[in-house]
Amino acid sequence: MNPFSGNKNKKIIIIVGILIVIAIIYIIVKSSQQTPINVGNNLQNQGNIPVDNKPAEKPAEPELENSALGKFNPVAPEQTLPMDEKKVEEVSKKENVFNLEISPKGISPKEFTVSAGETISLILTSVNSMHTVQFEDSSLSNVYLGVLAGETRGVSFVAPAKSGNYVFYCTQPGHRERGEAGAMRVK
Ligand SMILES: [Cu+2]
Repeated sequence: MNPFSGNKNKKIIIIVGILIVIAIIYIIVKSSQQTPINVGNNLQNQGNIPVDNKPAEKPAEPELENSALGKFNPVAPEQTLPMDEKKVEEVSKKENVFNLEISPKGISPKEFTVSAGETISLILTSVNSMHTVQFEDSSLSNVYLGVLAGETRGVSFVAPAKSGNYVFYCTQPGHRERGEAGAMRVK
């Protein structure tokens, strides 16, 4: 066998191989360029294809109600930012506002009375350190007040429709046990 003819065959095979690779690359590049156009045509021609990037539905705006502390969302009440003395004095004059003071001695006043279904505002002032007040009843689980030392904050919410005593207390460890609890009477 002539070694030169063997080399020649090898060369031909290599050249053909290179041409095939170039052809494959050309086909791949060509088809990838056409892909966006094809997708566009598909979307136009077949309206029933689900499109992922349609604008998300806007969540419904919460229905806000008025209170002594301003507008609030009855479904998800939020406590106010810390209030200064002037603001506290101003809102305290309004109806259905209840001022509570909290200290290691307890919550003062221990009881207050509200009308069923009425919008009320609680204002909580911490005398000493951090306190977090919540109601025991699950119907008021979204009502929360958290105050740091010397801070005053308020929260507005709709009083339960069912009459009874609604216990509230400080959720900080050991605070309820030392007397930081009270009751909201709903009439
Ligand atoms: Cu406390």
